[in-house]
Amino acid sequence: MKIKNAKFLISAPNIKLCPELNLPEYALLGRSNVGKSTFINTIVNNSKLAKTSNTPGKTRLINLFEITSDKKTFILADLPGYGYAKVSKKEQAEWQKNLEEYLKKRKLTSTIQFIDARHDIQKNDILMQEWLKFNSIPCFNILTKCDYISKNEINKKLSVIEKTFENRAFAFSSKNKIYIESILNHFEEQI
Ligand SMILES: Nc1nc2c(ncn2[C@@H]2O[C@H](COP(=O)(O)OP(=O)(O)O)[C@@H](O)[C@H]2O)c(=O)[nH]1
Ligand SMILES: [Mg+2]
Repeated sequence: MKIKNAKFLISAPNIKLCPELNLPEYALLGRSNVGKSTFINTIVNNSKLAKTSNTPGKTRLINLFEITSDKKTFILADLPGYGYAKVSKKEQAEWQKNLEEYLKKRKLTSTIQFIDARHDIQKNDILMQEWLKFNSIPCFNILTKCDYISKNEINKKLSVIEKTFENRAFAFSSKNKIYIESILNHFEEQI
């Protein structure tokens, strides 16, 4: 699969304000700063499409992007990261509710849970994964920032993720385009 075009569609605070698109849709999940927005920009080869940041964002919005490849058009939904402590309990609870509603009601092709290669799997990654399994929501994993670790460590981490979560897991680095192809192939297999 080759990406031909990518455009930003809309930012919405909850599912009620997301348009019905009738296209295959993937939701990007993971802790703040794991590299979700950078992943979108890397696969579409446009560093400005999704906002990236060194400081985790405070806006709790669902950002929808329409991606057109030579095979198919699909949607990537960039979701606010979980595990961002610097917002109030009330805001966290509100977003948690919006996120769960979105994941349950939106007919997703799959979710993609991002894990930072520099860290071990975190408690909130596990909780999210258990919640997805409980609700029968499909998921695969992407190990981001693989440029920070060796090939050997990458393979070890991937097999730990695959065993722990019983999901497919793929390596990724925004600095090295070699990883993109197998991820795009996986998209293609699903839609
Ligand atoms: N070295 C490296 N840095 C990355 C990679 N992916 C993301 N980053 C950096 O990590 C930070 C957070 O990325 P961002 O995409 O905004 O994370 P998000 O909060 O999950 O959307 C930014 O400074 C990115 O440049 C990667 O694969 N390699
Ligand atoms: Mg982001």
